[in-house]
Amino acid sequence: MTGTMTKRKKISLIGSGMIGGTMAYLCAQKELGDVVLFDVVKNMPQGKALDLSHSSSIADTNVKVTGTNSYEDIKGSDVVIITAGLTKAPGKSDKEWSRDDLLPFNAKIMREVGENIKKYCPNAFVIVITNPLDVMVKVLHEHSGLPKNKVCGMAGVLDSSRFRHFIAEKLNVSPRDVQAMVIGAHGDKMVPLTRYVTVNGIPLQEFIKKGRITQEEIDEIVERTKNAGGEIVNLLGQGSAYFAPAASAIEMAEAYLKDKKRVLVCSCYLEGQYGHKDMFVGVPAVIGGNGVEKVIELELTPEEKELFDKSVEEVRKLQKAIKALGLEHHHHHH
Ligand code: A3D
Repeated sequence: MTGTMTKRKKISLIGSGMIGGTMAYLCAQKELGDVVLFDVVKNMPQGKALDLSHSSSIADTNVKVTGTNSYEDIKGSDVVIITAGLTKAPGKSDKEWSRDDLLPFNAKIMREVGENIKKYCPNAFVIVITNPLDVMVKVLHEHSGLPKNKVCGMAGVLDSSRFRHFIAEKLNVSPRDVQAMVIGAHGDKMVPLTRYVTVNGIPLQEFIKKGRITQEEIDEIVERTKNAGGEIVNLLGQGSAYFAPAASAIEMAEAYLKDKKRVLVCSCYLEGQYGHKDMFVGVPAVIGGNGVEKVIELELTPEEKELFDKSVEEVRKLQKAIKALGLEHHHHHH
């Protein structure tokens, strides 16, 4: 499949599970480019690809969707989106659900994926979705050898979409007109920025004044946003959220492919911004044809900064745990 000359963009999805399959469907519906579904499970990605190919006839779009178990097929990809890994640690119940338990399993997978990106598509824009998100982005980045602007993580768009939805629902307005950001690490300590919420430019404060929403209701929305991933895990009974995560990652991929210069919260490499360096964490950034083109640094209040730093502290802890696994990048001498 890879030898064919094509002017279409190529999007490779590493992991063809719930989010991978949904992203492939969105790519086909939006005619974003040819899609390669990769998975370690035999036949499954090929089956999904065949099903998706048939949907193209009805959607009246023309993209090629293929499934594979061989990394060679991701050769020359323009975009790679990674969901490979586990959603729940073996032996843990729903009540004990934590993204951090996935670390030892998923870190090894990121190393493998990173090495194959380096080998087959070193010019790709890479979006990581696998949890625990921010540390997985770092592991992937190290093993892929890609420049920092070509690797980022999807979490902020999703967490912000949840925040926006709950506010829109409360105010009975379209979520499209609610601008709101969730920054920081993707975990229980993520930071929904209430102060920056607007409804088509109108500060949320105006709605509090008019009694359309109370501070207590906003506080509840902040808490529900932070726990939304767990709320869905408990309701589903197996696996975790996938529709909104897929839509979020595709929005980022589209911003890159079409050089849209969208302002989106992504897990980006920090080099001193927000007082942190040498780590990936969720911050607003401009996503365009050069990948992560600019990290936007907000002026946080001391309270907001404290919450941000606390969430970053979680990432640092996990980075230490990664070191203990001995998975760091070694220069191979062949
Ligand atoms: P799931 O449907 O289980 O799909 C994961 C796929 O990865 C499965 O098909 C596996 O076979 C495959 N896989 C396992 N090991 C490998 C490997 N070595 N190489 C290639 N593929 C492999 O899960 P999902 O799609 O629902 O979720 C995938 C990941 O996304 C999980 O880690 C979730 O925790 C994470 N997730 C993150 C967010 C964020 O906002 C960051 C949201 C939702 C889910």
